[in-house]
Amino acid sequence: MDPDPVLASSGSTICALCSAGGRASRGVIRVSGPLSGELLERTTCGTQGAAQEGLKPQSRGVFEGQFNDGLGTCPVLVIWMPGPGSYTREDVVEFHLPGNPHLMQAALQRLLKLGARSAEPGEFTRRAFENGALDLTRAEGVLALIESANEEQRRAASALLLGGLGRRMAGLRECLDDLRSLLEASLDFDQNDTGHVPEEELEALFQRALEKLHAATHWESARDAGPDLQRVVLAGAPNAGKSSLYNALMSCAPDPMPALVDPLAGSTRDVRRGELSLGRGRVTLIDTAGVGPLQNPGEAALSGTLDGRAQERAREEVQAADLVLWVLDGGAEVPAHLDPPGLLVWNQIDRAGVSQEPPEGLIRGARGWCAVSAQEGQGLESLRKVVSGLLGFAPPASGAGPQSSEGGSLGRQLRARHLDALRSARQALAEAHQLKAQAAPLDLVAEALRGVSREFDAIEGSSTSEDLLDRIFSRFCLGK
Ligand SMILES: Nc1nc2c(ncn2[C@@H]2O[C@H](COP(=O)(O)OP(=O)(O)O)[C@@H](O)[C@H]2O)c(=O)[nH]1
Ligand SMILES: [Mg+2]
Repeated sequence: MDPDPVLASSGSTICALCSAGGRASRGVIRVSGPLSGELLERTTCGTQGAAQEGLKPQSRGVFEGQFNDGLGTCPVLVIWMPGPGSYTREDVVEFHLPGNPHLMQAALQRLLKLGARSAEPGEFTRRAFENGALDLTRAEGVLALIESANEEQRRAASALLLGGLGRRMAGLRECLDDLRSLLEASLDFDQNDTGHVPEEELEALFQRALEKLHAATHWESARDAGPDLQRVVLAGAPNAGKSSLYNALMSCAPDPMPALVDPLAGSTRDVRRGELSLGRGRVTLIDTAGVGPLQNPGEAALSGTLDGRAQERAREEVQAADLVLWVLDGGAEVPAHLDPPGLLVWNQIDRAGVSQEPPEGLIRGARGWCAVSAQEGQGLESLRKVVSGLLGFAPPASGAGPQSSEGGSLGRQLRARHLDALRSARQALAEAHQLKAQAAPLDLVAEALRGVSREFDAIEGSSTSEDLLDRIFSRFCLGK
């Protein structure tokens, strides 16, 4: 891959909150793109004496100052990482501010006003990928790390990030390059004058490449690629009707112990999961505790309480979801936006006075919407269809026999794709080896080796379809 850093940045400067929402000791806003330096200078001033001028670092480093959001100032710690020595290879600045949600919003608004735009989920990592700072196998490692739900998964993700298949591919490339350059050099000799072709050296290189390819395939097939099925998570404010929806959707596969439903907020404390069939696919459906606005936002030490722990768990499930269904009570106050973007499920439309459609502003930030009544069953069929569509399941063929199920988790799909490419690479390499053994013209052997390179490109992402890249990077959360 030969990246073009200028092309990939497409000129825009992006910004996003990259710390968790809510109150914390610190909140972090990340900015990447050509305007980073200017935005830094225009939003800050130094702390020293009369230094009212904006921060303008001469080199990479950490700087203290004041951040001005247009209304007032607050202390800021700035990390300045000029390109190409940054994560995205563009100029990057991070603002570490006091972790107050209102303050973070004001700071973001200020940056948007000055010319930045909001980053899409995963856009920082996508830029890193497009600018050649990391290949796709490592981008997958970052994703797996963010999504890891326990220590075992975290280790597997680190292995993927710190090399994994990527490191093995680099070794393979090197071996293949040696093989090809030796072949090209040999091409210059007379074909019949075999004395000049370094037969033994070529044979040794072929053997080494085959062994390395075998080892890479073995590593990839043995690694933990995450859960078996895609995860669909029901999330939203307490009492929106998540558990009712869980029961309604699962009702085809009678659950001996349906989720508890109660008018009292906070009735779901644990995460419930069950297997749900959708068209030709199967998913794990997950019901969580409400993660809407806190009952008591002033309660600082919420994280220690039972509610706090339940919400923490719910957030983890949302982060690791393949698709989030944001369940909203159509009759209650709605949030300003949905993060991460998911399917908007407008519930309780059976109730008198409840609008049949969610507000326009919310729809814009969602991946689609459905109006339903979990209690009365309205709209559930169309909800199932929309979810199937978003997860890429084909509709069931009419009169189909036993259903073959589709749609393992993204991690598993990517592994299957890698194994496919490794298998084809092995075939192409074996073919080249055989041609060589049959004393075929060396340019035919070289051509067969190019087929091996093409498979490697597919694994590292330089020939990966936009669609798949979109799917991978949209799984990253905002700010990553
Ligand atoms: N009328 C009506 N009530 C609903 C609907 N969905 C849920 N509820 C009621 O809302 C309350 C909270 O529901 P629950 O499923 O426990 O919400 P959760 O906290 O989001 O899991 C319960 O009293 C439900 O019976 C609906 O579609 N229509
Ligand atoms: Mg519940």
